[in-house]
Amino acid sequence: MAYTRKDVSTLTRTERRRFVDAMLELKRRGEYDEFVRMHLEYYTSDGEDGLRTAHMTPSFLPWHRQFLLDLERALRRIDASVTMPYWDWTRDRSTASAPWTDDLLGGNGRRSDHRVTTGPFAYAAGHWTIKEGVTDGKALTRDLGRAGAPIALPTKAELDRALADSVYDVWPWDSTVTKGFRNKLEGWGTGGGSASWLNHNRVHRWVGGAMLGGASVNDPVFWLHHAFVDLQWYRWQRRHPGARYLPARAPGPSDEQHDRVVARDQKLPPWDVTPAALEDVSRVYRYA
Ligand SMILES: [Cu+2]
Repeated sequence: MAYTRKDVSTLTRTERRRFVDAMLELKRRGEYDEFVRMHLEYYTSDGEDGLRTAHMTPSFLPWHRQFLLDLERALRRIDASVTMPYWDWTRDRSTASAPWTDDLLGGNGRRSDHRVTTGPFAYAAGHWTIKEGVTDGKALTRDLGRAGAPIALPTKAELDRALADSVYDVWPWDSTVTKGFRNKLEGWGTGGGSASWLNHNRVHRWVGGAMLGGASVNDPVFWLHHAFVDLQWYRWQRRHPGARYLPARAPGPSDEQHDRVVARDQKLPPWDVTPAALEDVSRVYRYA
């Protein structure tokens, strides 16, 4: 039976507590930090050589889908009632709304050093010491809305512009493409300043602190954000029946993207799974 991922703002008190407790238990066991390490390891940009699987690449969506499934499976081993909630940032746009409440992820960082001081993931609560990709120390940090240089969350209209594109991705399959659903959602824009961060990327910037860069998994909101991004892939498929993951075939030896992107039926490292196999996961979970 497929389980259901819910909008975080609709979770009951008990569902909130069980989700938070399972996350803290995963962290206590040391398993959570393995996810942080893995995301850091696969944080390859298109300015570097080699295969890109997780970012600036068509497999951005299937890679993070499988990554979410792995974490969710680990959580459900701890508590079988838990599923990954999603944060709809087109609707819950305030720093006081879900998921920033004391019974979920806690609130904004303090002004002086952006350290999160409220909720279960606050450093002083003692259960969430950052160990991987440490730049600002051991405490979780956030700068919601970026007080020093304010930035806005993407709007529903901005998200709709990505969903309206009927082509999954286009050559050269990287951060420079201006067409295709994948990068319009992943959000590598053109031009300077904050306007160049779209949709998925812009949300990382809006949260700030730990959510910037390869160690962004250190903030549990990473998963709620990526669950909502994952939901957009499903919505895009529903809006464009028959549209598939691209590229369908691996770029040839003369193509500058040869061996640098994952085609539909190729394996998606580090897993033994293809993007094609991840296009339909309706037997595993669905979204409410
Ligand atoms: Cu990522």
